Amino acid sequence: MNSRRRFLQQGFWGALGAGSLRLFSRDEHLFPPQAPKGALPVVIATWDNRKATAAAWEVLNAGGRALDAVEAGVHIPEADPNDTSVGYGGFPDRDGNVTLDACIMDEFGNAGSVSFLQHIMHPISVARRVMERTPHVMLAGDGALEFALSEGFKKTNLLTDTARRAWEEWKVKSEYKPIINFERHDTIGMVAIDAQNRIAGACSTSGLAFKMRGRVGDSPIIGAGMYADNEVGAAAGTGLGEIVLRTLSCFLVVEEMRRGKHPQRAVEYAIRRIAQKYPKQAAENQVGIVAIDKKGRHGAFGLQSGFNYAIYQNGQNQVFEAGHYFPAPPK
Ligand code: SD4
Repeated sequence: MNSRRRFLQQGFWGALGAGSLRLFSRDEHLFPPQAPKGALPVVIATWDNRKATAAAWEVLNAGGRALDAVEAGVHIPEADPNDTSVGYGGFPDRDGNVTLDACIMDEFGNAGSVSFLQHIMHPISVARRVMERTPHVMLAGDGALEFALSEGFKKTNLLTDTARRAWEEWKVKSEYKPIINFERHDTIGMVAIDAQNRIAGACSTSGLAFKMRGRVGDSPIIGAGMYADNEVGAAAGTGLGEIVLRTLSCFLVVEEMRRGKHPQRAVEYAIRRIAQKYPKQAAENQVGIVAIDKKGRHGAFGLQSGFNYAIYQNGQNQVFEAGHYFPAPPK
């Protein structure tokens, strides 16, 4: 591609960054299709979570609150036994326990989170109760479970036969290795803006399959797996929590948008930070981040090819492949 065409595709900042900072991997970066124009309401989620964005859209389209929309959206994969990375049906830890992490933020900057929570189908709703009904931001483990039960949530066996079989197969070798784009419908990170310009975000996961017992990832950590600031925008992520945690990627994305970056540039910046700080782990793993700004513009980017995202905007529920930092492997 000649340099003029690349400049036109990437815009001024992209062309500027590409030379000195290796902002883009080869020419694979492109703005997402409808990025230049924003529109409200909008909801975006990691992976092809179109059923979740549809559930969120129902709330948004009826004039509802972004917070209710993201909670309703995240409920979909949480209750889906076929989604092996979230809630019911999630793959267990090494010892066969399904342990869940989730967090949520509202338009006032309130936040709630649960981590290492067992036996509850909808951790996102427990996180919301932590936010709304306790003086705390985060509850973990047995304390989170006790709180959930006291709030009327029911104890459920979350380990499906499929997940148990996968765990039993894994035990034969007991080899721990996160797999890039595993199943392609992974952790859900979702952010939304409603018609009244209120921003909210949510994130929910069963974490990495066959993790050590007690391991907590980025998803319940405010600023790592998700961050929302009503003045600016919001971001949510998926992928190897250990490298997201160490860079507080979603907080970084929102701060870069605060400094004036388009959401697309902001997510590229955060992914690049991971790749440059932790090159080995970044090269062997996936992280994907989605973001929206106050104008309803969005961005999405991954370390590796294969990260996609769902966006419901202008009455259309669509899924797109995100750009990526590392070149795609040869086909
Ligand atoms: C974690 N970020 O626990 C989550 C899980 C995930 O791909 O997104 N896996 O690290």
